[in-house]
Amino acid sequence: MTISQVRAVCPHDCPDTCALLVTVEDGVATAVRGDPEHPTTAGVLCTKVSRYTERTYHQDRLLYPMKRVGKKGEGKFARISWDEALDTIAARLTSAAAHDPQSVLPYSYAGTMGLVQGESMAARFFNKFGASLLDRTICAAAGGVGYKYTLGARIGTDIEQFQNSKLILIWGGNPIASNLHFWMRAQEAKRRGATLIAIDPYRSLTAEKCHQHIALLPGTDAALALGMMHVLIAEDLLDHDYIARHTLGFEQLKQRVSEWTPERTATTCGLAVEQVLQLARLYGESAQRGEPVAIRLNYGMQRVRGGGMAVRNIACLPALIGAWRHAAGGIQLSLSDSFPKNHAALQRPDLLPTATPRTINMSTIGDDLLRDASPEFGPKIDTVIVYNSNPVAVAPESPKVAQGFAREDLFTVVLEHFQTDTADYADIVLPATTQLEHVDIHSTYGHLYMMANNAAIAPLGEAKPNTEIFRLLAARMGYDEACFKESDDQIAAQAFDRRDQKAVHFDWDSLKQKGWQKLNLPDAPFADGGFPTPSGKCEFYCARMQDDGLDPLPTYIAPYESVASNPALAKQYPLAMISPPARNFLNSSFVNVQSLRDTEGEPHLDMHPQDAAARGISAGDRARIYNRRGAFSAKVRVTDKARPGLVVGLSVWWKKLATDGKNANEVTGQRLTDMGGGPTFYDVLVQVEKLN
Ligand SMILES: Nc1nc2c(c(=O)[nH]1)N[C@H]1C(S)=C(S)[C@@H](COP(=O)(O)OP(=O)(O)OC[C@H]3O[C@@H](n4cnc5c(=O)[nH]c(N)nc54)[C@H](O)[C@@H]3O)O[C@H]1N2
Ligand SMILES: Nc1nc2c(c(=O)[nH]1)N[C@H]1C(S)=C(S)[C@@H](COP(=O)(O)OP(=O)(O)OC[C@H]3O[C@@H](n4cnc5c(=O)[nH]c(N)nc54)[C@H](O)[C@@H]3O)O[C@H]1N2
Ligand code: SF4
Ligand SMILES: [Mo]
Repeated sequence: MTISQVRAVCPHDCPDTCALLVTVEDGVATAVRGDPEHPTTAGVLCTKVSRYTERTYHQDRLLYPMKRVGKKGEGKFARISWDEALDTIAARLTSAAAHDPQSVLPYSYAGTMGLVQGESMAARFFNKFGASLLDRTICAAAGGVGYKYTLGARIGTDIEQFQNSKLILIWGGNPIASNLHFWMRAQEAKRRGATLIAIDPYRSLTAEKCHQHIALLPGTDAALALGMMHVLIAEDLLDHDYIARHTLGFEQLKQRVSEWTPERTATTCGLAVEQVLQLARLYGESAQRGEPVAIRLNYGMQRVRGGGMAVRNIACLPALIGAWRHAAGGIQLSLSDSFPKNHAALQRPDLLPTATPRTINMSTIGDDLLRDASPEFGPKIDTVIVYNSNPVAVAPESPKVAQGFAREDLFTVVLEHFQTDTADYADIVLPATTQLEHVDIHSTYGHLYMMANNAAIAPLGEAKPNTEIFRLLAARMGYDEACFKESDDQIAAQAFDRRDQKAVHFDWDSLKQKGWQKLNLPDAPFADGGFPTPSGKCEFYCARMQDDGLDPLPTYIAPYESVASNPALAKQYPLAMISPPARNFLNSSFVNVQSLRDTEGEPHLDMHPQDAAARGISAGDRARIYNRRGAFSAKVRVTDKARPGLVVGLSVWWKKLATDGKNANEVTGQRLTDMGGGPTFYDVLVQVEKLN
């Protein structure tokens, strides 16, 4: 028997991007472990990926190309050859090109975060074809834009510093579930005497284990940050030297936040005045004592109308108190701009037609699939090619998404590992390889290591990497540019711009051998200012926001749907609903892995005892959750983890594996965030009734 250890990378959309060691025995992957030497992985994987072989060798893996033989959505398919599959797709694309290539839409997100199996060959292909462009907004768009207005780029505090912080605000995130290796650092900080505070409407697994939990109303984080700034300025808990040298617009900020008294803040956020005062004082006074103070900002608060502004406001806080002076101070939302990714080489935008194709926002796929041709919209979407995503389960307002994908005149191709809710609507399903079966290179958004993924095993069945599928399609379409013949290793070798010697100091071959390599960056990114904004400063006043039609100063934008902002709607649908990630799933990935689904049980709805009693609902009852957009059902857990007026349905379930064939996205809406065109998954009012 030959046994080997292969260095790999967890490909999932998770900030931790763990270094994996895959044990291969006679060509079969038998175990996946966390690399003990990788500083952030530290030999630990989450429960999902420690069972990775269960997913890879799952009996339901798609192993052959298939064509649909039943109705759309029914899930009846018959095996076909690769030649038949590719010829059928190429014929469809050729006729679409003759009519209008923009009638073809690629739809992809972060099923794999790999730079090769994500947007490399696929992007080249669609650029050359002239397909509609896809704005990939579904996760991080609002917060990313808001953060960049204030700080210039998605750069921040290194995860490896957090154990030295004395105060950590875990703001809109549940790291025990979704950022485990950050939580390990926060635990270490706690052992060293740090205070941990969770800011979250829900008492999540993480909030439960923090010293304090501030349970504000969903979508009111921007107001809390304004109120904190008010107190910091009123009580002079400031770093005047840092403000003078490294910030822009302090006087205007001071005037603006003067309106945000602790009383107004408390009312807006549904908190006690004392909570606002105490939080701001703790934050400011720790810094005054010279202690490192850090914020782990996450995406929970940005899935609402004012999500971009919330992130923009919170990003102002560290500069006010001079927290950036310490390597263990500051803020981390995403570190992704730390990596000098070479998009031009990977994606080849130079192949685009001279008239840039229209852009479709992935968060409004429901409406857009149902739209007719018009001068404003352009051609009707006639062909969708889905890879690395499961829109029928994850996109907002699922009833419309499903209706769109059910269109008889729509031709849908899905590249997948499994027969997902989306694959059920495909005309052709193509089997894709998993991370154990292909090569890739990764940047991350939660740490600062470049990561190499070696193929551990041969592709299962007739599965092919995404890259190979687009290479074969390019050949069928007669594309003869050299970039369509590059191997995955050749693509990986171009992923980072090695002219950026400051950051990148390795080559692909050595990275593949070693598995990972830290970027060469300073420990404290903004200790001496140097923000990558136009002014070089942290912009309390941001002229770019004004240019973009936004308030140039921090402000509060209320949710579309809340009791305070929309009382008429709240009469019918009085409960706010959020649907954050379940610990044992990763978005909709892993829902079909039996052991993980068994741990989650079935779709639940957490509801406060008062709200349950008012509806005659007891623990364990099934309930119907509904609004104008749709309805789904779940088993109720009566718990004060949800604050009164809030219900929580951990997500994202495969619809077909839920009791009623539906999930939380039946009731979420397609209205977009203030910035970045992001979705508003957590900006939802519903009513709940007991099901008999
Ligand atoms: N196990 C697991 N891990 C994951 C994922 C997964 O599905 N499962 N998904 C991955 C992906 S794609 C992403 S984007 C990240 C997401 O990572 P995070 O954004 O950290 O997501 P969560 O961990 O669910 O944390 C969101 C928290 O925000 C809270 N929240 C909701 N609304 C608000 C609000 O208005 N204000 C505040 N302050 N808090 C609010 C929720 O109650 C929840 O506890 O996680 C990644 N990691
Ligand atoms: N209600 C609600 N909805 C949400 C969220 C929420 O919190 N609440 N979270 C949102 C967020 S943050 C995100 S990021 C999105 C995520 O949405 P998606 O990016 O669509 O994530 P997944 O649901 O995990 O689907 C990824 C799919 O890609 C497939 N895949 C993985 N690797 C490969 C590969 O190499 N090749 C191919 N062809 N396929 C592959 C997987 O099998 C999986 O089915 O969902 C969003 N939807
Ligand atoms: S999902 Fe996240 S925590 Fe789990 S192995 Fe992957 S990167 Fe690590
Ligand atoms: Mo996400």
